[in-house]
Amino acid sequence: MRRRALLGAGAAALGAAGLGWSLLTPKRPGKLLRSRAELPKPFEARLTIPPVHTGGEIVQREADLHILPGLTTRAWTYDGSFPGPTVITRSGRPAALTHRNRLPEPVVVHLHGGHTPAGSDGYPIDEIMPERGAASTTTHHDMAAMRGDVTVGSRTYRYPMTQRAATLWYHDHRMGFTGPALYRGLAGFHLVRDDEEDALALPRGERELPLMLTDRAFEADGSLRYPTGDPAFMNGVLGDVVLVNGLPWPVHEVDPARYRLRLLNASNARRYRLELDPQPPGGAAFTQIGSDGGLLRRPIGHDSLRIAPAERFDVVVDFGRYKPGTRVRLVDRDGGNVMRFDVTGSRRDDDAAVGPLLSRTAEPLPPPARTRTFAFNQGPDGTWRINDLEYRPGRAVARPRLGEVEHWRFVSDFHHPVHLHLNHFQVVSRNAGELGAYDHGWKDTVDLRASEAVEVAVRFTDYTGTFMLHCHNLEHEDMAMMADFVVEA
Ligand SMILES: [Cu+2]
Repeated sequence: MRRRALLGAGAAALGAAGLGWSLLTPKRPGKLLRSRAELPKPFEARLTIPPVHTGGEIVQREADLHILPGLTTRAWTYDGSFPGPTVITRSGRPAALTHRNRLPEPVVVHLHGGHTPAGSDGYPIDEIMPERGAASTTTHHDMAAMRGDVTVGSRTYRYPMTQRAATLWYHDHRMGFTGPALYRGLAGFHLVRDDEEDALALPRGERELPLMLTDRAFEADGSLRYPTGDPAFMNGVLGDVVLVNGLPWPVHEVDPARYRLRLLNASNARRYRLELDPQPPGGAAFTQIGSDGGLLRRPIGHDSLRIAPAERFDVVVDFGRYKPGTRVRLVDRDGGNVMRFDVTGSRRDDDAAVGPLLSRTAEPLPPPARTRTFAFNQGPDGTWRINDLEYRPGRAVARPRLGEVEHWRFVSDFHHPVHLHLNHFQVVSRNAGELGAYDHGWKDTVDLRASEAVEVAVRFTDYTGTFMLHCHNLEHEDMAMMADFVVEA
């Protein structure tokens, strides 16, 4: 019921017709939430790299983190850290991950970018109830009769890993509560490695940095500030502090050498336009080698990277192009500071390289069996919808056939990062024309901007059953901008 009340009055006053909405709909997604805590100066925290998961259960529990100087922040964590431990798996080797829920509320785990059977995909009502004192917190009025595949205490997710090397991530996916759950800390990296990638001379070891970007706002006591239920934030929550790997505007010392940065935008709603400042001589600061679904066929140089929520960009930056002693800021041209790299003069050794051909497994898909259109729009009552439908578990908006290629066309009157489960896709056109600069390679999330149409090609493989199509602006997702699709044999 909460969802239906949002913006209802404003919509009625203006009428739901096109003109009313174009006036009502703000140009950019999200609303800034300011911290009440005293914020640190940028570039005082040292960048940390999340611990690597070394086996055993992942215990989801509350933990007191030190994010702001002198304050503690109670967070929801995977194994006590934010980001959670980085899971590393190998292509072709099945993995099983058991999650134990010691949090006060139910959870669901989704492996974002994972090619997984439906039962391990983290369907939003397939909850893991808390181990102890399971409070029943189902709040959707229409959910009473609906029950997913619920377990109590723990659940083992099975990941076949029949997929190529890529930067995946895992995060909460509980129906109606994904926004607050990620905001409290439930997100971690999952890296897949394979022989094709290992054969390349990419930077590795301490020169391979997973970087999770999030934005947050804090209360005066250091706790996280999230505007639960406030209709003013229905376009998305933007914090006033950018955290990289869970710390505010950190700094990292780098050698004058090539580094591989696995950039993940795990923010609820914030989009970034990332640049290095100063730019290296000659420009093209970022050599993109991969996208959501792994290596590109050929590298692409960028001065600037637009990264929408849930997207990943795998890039190589050559800090050897800067004079030692240079302080290189990573900035968001639409926001402010993100982090800083201080180029030190200590080690110039660099045997890493980016060759002209990265991958042979990025061939275009054959012509589609059919084309479907999905409109991502706001309803007259203010809810976010796909093809005029609010999300309801069990209602399929498409039934693709296993093994067939389809073209899915996404259209919108607003900004929506559109995410597809089960298979990676290839963008085939943007606004019926050429791809955008960030549309290349295998992707699972595509940035759809206001009044745009993006067409993607996808082949549904290996698993039948129910999967999800949804907006990855988490406030939109929680306000019903999701849909089921069912892959049929
Ligand atoms: Cu959206």
